[in-house]
Amino acid sequence: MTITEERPSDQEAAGEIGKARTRKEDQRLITGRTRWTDNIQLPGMLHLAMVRSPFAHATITAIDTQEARKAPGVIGVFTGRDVADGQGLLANAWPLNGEQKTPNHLPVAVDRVACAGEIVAVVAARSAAEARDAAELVDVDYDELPAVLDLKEAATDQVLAHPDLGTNTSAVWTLDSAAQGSGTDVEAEITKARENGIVIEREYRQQRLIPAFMEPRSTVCDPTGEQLTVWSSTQVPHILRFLLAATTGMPESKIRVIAPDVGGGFGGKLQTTPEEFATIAVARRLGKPCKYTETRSESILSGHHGRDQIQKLTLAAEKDGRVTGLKVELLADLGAYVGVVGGGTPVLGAWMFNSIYKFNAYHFTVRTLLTNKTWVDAYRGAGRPEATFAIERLMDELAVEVGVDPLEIREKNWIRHEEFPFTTVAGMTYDSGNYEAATAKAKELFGYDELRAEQKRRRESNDPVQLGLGISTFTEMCGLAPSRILGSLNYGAGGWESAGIRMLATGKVEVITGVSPHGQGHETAWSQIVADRLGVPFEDVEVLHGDTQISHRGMDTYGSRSLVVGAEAVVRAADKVIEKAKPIAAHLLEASVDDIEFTGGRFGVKGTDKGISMGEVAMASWTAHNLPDGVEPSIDADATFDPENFSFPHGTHLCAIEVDTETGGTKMRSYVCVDDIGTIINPLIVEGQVHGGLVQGIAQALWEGAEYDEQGTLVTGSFVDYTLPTAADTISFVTDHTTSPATYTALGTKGVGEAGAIASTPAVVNAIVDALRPLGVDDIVMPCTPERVWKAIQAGHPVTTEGQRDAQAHFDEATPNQDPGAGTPASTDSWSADRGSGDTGSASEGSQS
Ligand code: MCN
Repeated sequence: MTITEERPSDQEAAGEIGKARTRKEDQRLITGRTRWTDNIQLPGMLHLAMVRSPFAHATITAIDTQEARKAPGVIGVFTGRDVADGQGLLANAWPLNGEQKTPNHLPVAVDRVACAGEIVAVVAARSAAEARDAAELVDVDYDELPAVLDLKEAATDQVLAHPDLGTNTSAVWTLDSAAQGSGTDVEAEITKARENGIVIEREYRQQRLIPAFMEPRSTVCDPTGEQLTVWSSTQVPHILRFLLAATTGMPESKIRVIAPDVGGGFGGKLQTTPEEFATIAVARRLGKPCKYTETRSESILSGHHGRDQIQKLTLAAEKDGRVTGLKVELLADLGAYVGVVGGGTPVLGAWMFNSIYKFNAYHFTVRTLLTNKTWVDAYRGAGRPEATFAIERLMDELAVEVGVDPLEIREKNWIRHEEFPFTTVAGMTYDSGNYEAATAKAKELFGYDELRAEQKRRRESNDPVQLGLGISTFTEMCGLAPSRILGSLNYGAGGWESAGIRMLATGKVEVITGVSPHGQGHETAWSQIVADRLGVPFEDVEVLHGDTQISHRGMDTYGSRSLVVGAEAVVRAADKVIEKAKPIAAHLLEASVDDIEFTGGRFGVKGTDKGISMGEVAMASWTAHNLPDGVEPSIDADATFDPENFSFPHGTHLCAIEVDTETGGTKMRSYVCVDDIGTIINPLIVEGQVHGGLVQGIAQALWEGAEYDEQGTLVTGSFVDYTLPTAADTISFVTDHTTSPATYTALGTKGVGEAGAIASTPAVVNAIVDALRPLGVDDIVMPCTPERVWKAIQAGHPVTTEGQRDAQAHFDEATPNQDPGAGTPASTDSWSADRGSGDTGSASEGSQS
């Protein structure tokens, strides 16, 4: 279906779509009237505790469980060998290619551990406290092995994370515009720019982040007879069921997975986890229901982490600032194992480095590397925040080289409104967008010109508190999605979504959705959509989800896909309900089906005032007393939707930050974002999503960062050391929207769940660097803590790429030991001895300074 730009953008319309409804699910969530996984109590249920490795890399030489077995309340203690038959291997659903090296990942390690926190034994006891106490008594002997922790060191293969693999490189994956026919050769563009243009070379580090959801992960497993019921605080109940069947050999039909209300995930709960599989293995072994709920420290240590990349970037441009080519070389840390989509996560960014811009040439290579740290997988944005950061930082650097305002350089390069649909140099076709409109609105709300004037005044007066303006004109690719494309990328599953609508006799409606909300408010948004589509009251719609016995088919929630894929399936099911109801309505109204029209929840006979409601037809189909011949007594319908394209939301984010040049302290003054997410279903939910995403992205820029010591111990192992922001750390954001509806969905919506996290990180870092440019600062490694900002100021240097290297070297020297939470500064050395092209820091001949 094609929807034109004329479609009304502001839906303060008569219908439900566009209404800022408060969320119907919140009543039970915030009053504690729901059942989280940890609240589930089953008769005779046992509680589990995990014994975890304190070492990053070690051989397990002996495990003595005698004392633990004798402890009060203990029913059993299980090592990896004890559950060898039932535990299976954890799955990697996205091998990048056939050559990918994927270490075997056992839920409970048998001979060797490859990261701190890996499970080596499981204790089952009558209470959680007894299980935890007994876990302390399990005596494990380890022979420590050399551990590889640093990404660049991993690339040298001098120390191996998994010696049996013979290398730390898991996979290399490349996208090249010349090879795929979507652009010219990047090396030729870089050579041209070196001769007569601008080349900018930078290395940025995406530090390791730790997803922090409110509800720690929890699993209950009930093995009753041949049936296995698993409750899990997961984003992916359907995928968990499939992988359980695939790895344990149990028939899928005998496995029921339920994700009850889930307290957040941010990607951290799309993993099928060792803890889930270990719980299931022990429960099956004992034939008793078992529960495991992690502590917050376990969550931080052993839930998968996010980001952790080093990005080596070469941007070629003409002298006037028109970008001609971009070369991206990534090192991506997988940690000790390849998570369920861990290998593919950096690849999700491959199509986004060119962002909203028109380049001639583009080349992307990622090398995924194994290290002896917690494994890395999707975290809000997954690949796309990293790409957006890189290009938006580079555009600022280019503006400096050209000597123009950073907004002007973006405008010179972006795809113009009238050019959509537009196929990018990376080969993606963006269906719609209007970067001019979003930027104009953001500029006005921000007071861009006034703030630039204030910045000038402060610079001229040598104010110790300088002002920086940060820009991020981003787009992203979400709504994961087209199964054919996912297949071509070697992803192990489809991207469709399914839905069902049950019309109850009373006229009420049950909507069954294959997505699995964990904080996004789907029950409310789906109710609004169905209320409008079927013309029934919002209150009459009940949305059911997260139980594989109720919603048989689904691909779950991640990648901001639920609205653009899941709700589209709901719309299609609703349309089928209407079509099924029409012959019944016609029969009851004694009219021809061709004369029936459906508006506002009523089937009417054209040209008359005769009509009946959807509810009346539902009752008639239920009693089945008077149906037309051959019509089944049900107007229920199912639908599955597989979109033809991804969803491409975009927006302009502007951020003003004051930097105290004497202390390195930063203070956000204002943050304006104008997002374009097509049609908005519920502005209140969208506002919440944007706020949450913004805070997560800002936290990457300013506060968060996982740190390991030299032995591979996670030193940011609690919220004392890992700086998770609270509402008190943020300011009031100004949010607004422009509307370029998606052209391939009935509703015209685009996803929003990750947008804030994708856009905000570069806006913040750009603002800090902008404030400090006159002091010679052109980069600060994230998180930009006051200490780092202060050191960067002390290392002030001229604004050239050469200068950046000098400053970084100075910074590295000045920072011999990092504080926990302060991140590790990236070195600009070549990251791999065998890559040959280590010249990352030198200014090109064509550079202007
Ligand atoms: N929405 C809307 N109009 C739009 C776009 C979205 O009204 N044009 C609404 C939707 O109806 C939905 C919500 O916004 O209620 C988010 O929709 P969508 O963008 O489709 O994202 P998903 O529902 O698929 O959620 C996934 C996304 C991701 S990938 C992460 S990570 C994330 C996020 O959502 N994790 C979250 N938001 C989160 N919010 C909470 N509270 N907790 C998490 O763990």
